[in-house]
Amino acid sequence: KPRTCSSSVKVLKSVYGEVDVPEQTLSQFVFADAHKWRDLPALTCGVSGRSYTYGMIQQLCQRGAQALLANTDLKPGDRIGLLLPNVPEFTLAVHASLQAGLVVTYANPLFTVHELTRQFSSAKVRCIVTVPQLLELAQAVAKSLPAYDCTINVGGEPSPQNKILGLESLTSTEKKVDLPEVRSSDIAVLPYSSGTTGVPKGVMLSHRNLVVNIMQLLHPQLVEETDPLTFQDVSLTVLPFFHIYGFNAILNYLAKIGSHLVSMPKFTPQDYIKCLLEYQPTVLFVVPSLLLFLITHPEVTPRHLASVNKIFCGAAPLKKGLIDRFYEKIGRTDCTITQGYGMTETSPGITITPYNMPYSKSGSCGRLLPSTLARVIDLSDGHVVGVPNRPGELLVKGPQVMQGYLDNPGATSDVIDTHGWFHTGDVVYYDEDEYFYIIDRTKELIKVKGNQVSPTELESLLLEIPGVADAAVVGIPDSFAGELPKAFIVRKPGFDDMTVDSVQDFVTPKVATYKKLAGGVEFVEVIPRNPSGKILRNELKNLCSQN
Ligand code: 4UU
Repeated sequence: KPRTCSSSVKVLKSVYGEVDVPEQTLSQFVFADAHKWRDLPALTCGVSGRSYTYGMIQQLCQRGAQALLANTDLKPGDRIGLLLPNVPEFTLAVHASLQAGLVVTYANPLFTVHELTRQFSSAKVRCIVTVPQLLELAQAVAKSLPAYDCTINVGGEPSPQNKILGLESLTSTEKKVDLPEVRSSDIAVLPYSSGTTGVPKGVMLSHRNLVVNIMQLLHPQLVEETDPLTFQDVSLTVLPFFHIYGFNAILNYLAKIGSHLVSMPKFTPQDYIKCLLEYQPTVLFVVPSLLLFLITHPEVTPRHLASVNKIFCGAAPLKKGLIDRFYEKIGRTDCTITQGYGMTETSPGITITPYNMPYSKSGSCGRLLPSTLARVIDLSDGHVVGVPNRPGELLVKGPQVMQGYLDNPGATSDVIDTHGWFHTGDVVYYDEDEYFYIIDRTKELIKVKGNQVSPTELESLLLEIPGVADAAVVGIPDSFAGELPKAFIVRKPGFDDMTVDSVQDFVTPKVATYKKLAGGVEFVEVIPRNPSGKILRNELKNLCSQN
């Protein structure tokens, strides 16, 4: 450490060349053309029908930004935490905050007090934006945040004595406040990711990082090859805005092109099916588990999907078999399935599939986005592989790579080496035409339906159980969720009566639902570790596949 690799060897460059990047903040960039679709719907809540036009969003964001500076003690540079489900107001909270010069961190509203407190205290959050249903949770978290200022209740009542402000009253009038100058190099958001190891860390993404990644998707040649979305498309998503995919590749990207996004605060098969019929979306944003739902759910018929002509999938491996089954289900092939690959640390896009990708490459996650460089290094000796079809760890370089982990230079230098290469922790190979295939991970991350689960986080929780001497968590394959967390536990002498149920009962209330040990709990004699104490996770995974 810091990791490095020789710089004399083959580097893959994007076939699309470079992008020019405007020196704009995220809000300036995203709403630059909004006047063109001022009276068209931007965001609609598919369940309640609540809807905002582009004109309304722009006005409310500006008023919101002014009010944040006029009615609170928040100063530019302060951090604001979003604890919101997928509601249209998510955009208002984000862009009002950014225009006020604040830095935004967003969290999963399913998080427990414990999980939220960890993230929001790490990010030094001074204000939480939430909805009435989560107000109590937000206030419980706020109690342990030093220098906390106020809570903003979206769609709810203000309560001045508790320093709770209402979004609606804040944005009802214009205030005479000058908005600060924000530079494109300033940090815009702090999403949390466990990266290659350890617990979730704040990922510092600048305005420029986020703008660049949308520009990369809008590169003229790439747009031509990906069957572009336009302002006439209607997209349906249930994917979280509090994850980088929903945040930048869906919410901001669609706002940039003036598209109409129908979102859902929570997934239920009935609501999703209802939205398909009611809004007739032309585009669906999915993760593989949601595509599997569309394929297998008996109540989803070709008629429900008749309006859809584009599907965008990312965040977890999309196997060729699933693509074939989807086309079989809808009985036509004139619906493009685009796959994107990337990470929180890369804003998120790294590769994308063109719509004319040969069938033989089905399952590939596509080619490098413009202005993106890649190298694949051998897993055992770290040398650059330099030839097609040989697996290794993917390293990337590009303007979408994060500025580092918040307050954590050690973790940053673990993933960004001295030559500026970002080590993804994904095992990949590329073919003769420079199409990439993700085949495995070297990092500890577990992905449950596209959501990040950090094994370290669950292991530290397990070690809090009296009687647990050692613990390890690995992801085991699951046909629906992709992977599920499974725990291996060594009991202390005298604790032989510890049961699987008692472990589950301890963990379940302390974690968001998708982090539960749904892959099971197994008691073992010893956790296999290497001489430096690192858990040999593959040995545990192999143990599972033998059972
Ligand atoms: C196999 O999941 C993401 C980002 C998703 C995304 C969505 C739309 C990327 C590009 C895009 O256009 O971020 P994280 O940080 O939650 O998880 C990152 C990890 C990767 O390192 C990889 O292991 O998620 C996995 N991953 C994928 N794996 C992400 N996309 C893919 C994919 N195939 N297409």
